[in-house]
Amino acid sequence: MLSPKFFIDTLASWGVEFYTGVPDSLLKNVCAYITDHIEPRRHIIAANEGGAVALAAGYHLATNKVGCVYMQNSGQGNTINPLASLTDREVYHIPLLLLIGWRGRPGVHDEPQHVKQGKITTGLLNTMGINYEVLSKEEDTARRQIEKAMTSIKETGDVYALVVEKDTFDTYTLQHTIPDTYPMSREEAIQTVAQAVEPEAVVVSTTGMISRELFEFRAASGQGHGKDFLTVGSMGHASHIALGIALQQPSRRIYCFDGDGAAIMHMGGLAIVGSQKPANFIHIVFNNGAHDSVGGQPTAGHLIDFPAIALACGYRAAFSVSSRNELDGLLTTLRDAACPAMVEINVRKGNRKDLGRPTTTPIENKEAFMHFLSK
Ligand SMILES: Cc1ncc(C[n+]2csc(CCOP(=O)(O)OP(=O)(O)O)c2C)c(N)n1
Repeated sequence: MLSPKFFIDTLASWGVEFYTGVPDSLLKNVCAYITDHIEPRRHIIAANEGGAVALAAGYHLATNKVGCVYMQNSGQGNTINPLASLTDREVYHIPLLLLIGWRGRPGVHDEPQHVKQGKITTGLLNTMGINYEVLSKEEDTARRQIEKAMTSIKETGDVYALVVEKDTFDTYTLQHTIPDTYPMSREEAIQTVAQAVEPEAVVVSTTGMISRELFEFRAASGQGHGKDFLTVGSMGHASHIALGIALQQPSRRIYCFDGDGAAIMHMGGLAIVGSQKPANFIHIVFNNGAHDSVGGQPTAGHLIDFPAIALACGYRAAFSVSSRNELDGLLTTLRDAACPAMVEINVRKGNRKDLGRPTTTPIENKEAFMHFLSK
């Protein structure tokens, strides 16, 4: 395995000093090392992967240097537009190094949302005309691959990608801490809200542990899974799935259980929810200020004001709570609240170690959910 220090030091020897991206579980150790060792001005955790490509392009315009953009392959789709219409040699021809975590690599068992993306990861790079190497887990080979990548970038001015398999990097534990000022865990907040939603209401939950914790709560309390649409992939789009349902079923309340990282990833969605004004839409953001599901790297979640943003976008009500008492009180108020409503619940980072994953397939989830909605 490669030590994150070796990898970042080797890139530094080739002049790579700027990092931006969205964290990934396979890149968890190297992302944590970057968060701890690269000064904040030279490491920006972006809203989404396309934004990261654009940030690194701006960095190049200002410095004539090459930045590194890291991502999970789930985020490749978000990069296609800026890679094809900004950095490509047929447009502005801006060099970048991409570091892509390869979830769902064919032959390696992974969750259903990663299978398709895993199959098309290298094909997408080929289609885009981006040269790549699958990063070796062995230092000497990895050093030569980095040399090849950086030489190619310097000679051609083109984007180059290093694709990273599972277990490529040694463990590195994130030292950066997010102050644990909030008494509630995300799981307690999820259970409290899920318990309180009206019997005919449905929940659209976001990618990562929020959906996993909701699934386990429903299983443990024998409630069945038909009322929940678990958005296991498609990070950042849960609120628009919920909006699409809310507009067609106005007499039913639709809850979106969002994460701060996911809400920020496609924050433009708030403007559309606010302008459509669905009177049955409640948008809950479980804000732990972190990309908790993939290693706990910080988001801008605790630096921005979600309720104010929602109100400015046209939501009719917005609330922020940080304790169980406040949440219990709010859930009563919410019964008659004007909608669309935003509820920010500030929670602390972290999860139960034995947290499982949904045992139903996405198709089973969809069919049970549509059956419930058809009633
Ligand atoms: C487009 C895309 N980029 C990155 C990921 C990897 N990923 C999965 S969950 C997650 C973090 C989600 O953070 P947040 O919404 O704040 O929820 P939390 O995990 O903190 O509860 C990330 C980055 C992904 N699934 N899809």
